[in-house]
Amino acid sequence: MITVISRQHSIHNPKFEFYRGEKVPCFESPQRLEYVIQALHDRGHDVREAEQLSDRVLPTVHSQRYLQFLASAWDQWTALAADNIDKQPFPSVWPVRSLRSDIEPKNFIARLGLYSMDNGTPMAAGTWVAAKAGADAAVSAVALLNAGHTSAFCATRPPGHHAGPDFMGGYCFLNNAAIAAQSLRDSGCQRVAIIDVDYHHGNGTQTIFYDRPDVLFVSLHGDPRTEYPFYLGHADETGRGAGQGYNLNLPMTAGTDTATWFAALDTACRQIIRFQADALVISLGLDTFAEDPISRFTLQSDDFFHIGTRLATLRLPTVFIMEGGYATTALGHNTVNVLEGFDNAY
Ligand code: OKP
Ligand code: ZN
Repeated sequence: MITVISRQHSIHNPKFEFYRGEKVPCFESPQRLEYVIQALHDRGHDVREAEQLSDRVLPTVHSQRYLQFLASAWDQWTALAADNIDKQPFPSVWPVRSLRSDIEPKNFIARLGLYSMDNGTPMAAGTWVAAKAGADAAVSAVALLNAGHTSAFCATRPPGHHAGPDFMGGYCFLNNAAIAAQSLRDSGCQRVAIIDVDYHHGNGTQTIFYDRPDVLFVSLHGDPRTEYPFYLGHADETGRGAGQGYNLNLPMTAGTDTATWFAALDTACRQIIRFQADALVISLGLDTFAEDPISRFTLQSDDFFHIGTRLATLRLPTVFIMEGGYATTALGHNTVNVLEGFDNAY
């Protein structure tokens, strides 16, 4: 399968995030994608550059005022003080229950809080350009399917599945998987299924499609009672209104063994078959790996082949979208294992 990359990913390069009361180097680093691209080249894959194709679909997934904020956030931050160019903006106040989110405050940090779910999503000078290039890569992968390819891989960062209609969070700014799914709908697919195999629940993707019966969202993830994003991803979230029955969460206890994880993958695949999807988007997080530094499942490198093999049995036009995975040196091999497992079985 062909890979689409956004070369501009590397200009999203914040220096630090907060972790257990300390400033630490960002887990979500440019190095991650360099390892993925290296493994793709080493193993003979066709890697192409994204085209600028996301302008039309972006405002149908994210709110206009969120997009405007994101596109100008760094300029607003650096306009506040001359030395802000060497600093990172973080929110310090949020419109939680009883507070209003309909009026944009004039204060920049207050607006940053309005458009954020956490303080764990650092920004840098290139964040908007990199995130936009990632969305372009997602739509470019869909364009490959429209041109007759059965599958495509969007190798991108920052990731996207925590980003909601009007908020960033969990290292995510634009929801690339949702953008791909909407783009598939706009290309004529009547029913699109999204399966999210990242360790963390894809709260943003779930929220974007929660009221809709045309996009099924299925997720395997660490139980939000103990794992990020904490406030969404429980088994009783099944969709709302017309979307009732089109959301399936399969949370698993931290430390869950690989056999249990693959049984959940079977459950997810059966739901996708029942839905009669005509295209599939895979939010491909590789942080289910046993050695991931911020996650607690136990998959080994060979297991990633089997993920690809199992997903290929659905026999659907498929777009893979890169999400998390922080065991950086193993990330390239684990990622390409999924793609080759899929290619060999399709
Ligand atoms: C993004 B993705 C706290 C560090 C934890 C949340 C994890 C985001 C994971 N500062 N941050 O789903 O892989
Ligand atoms: Zn994750």
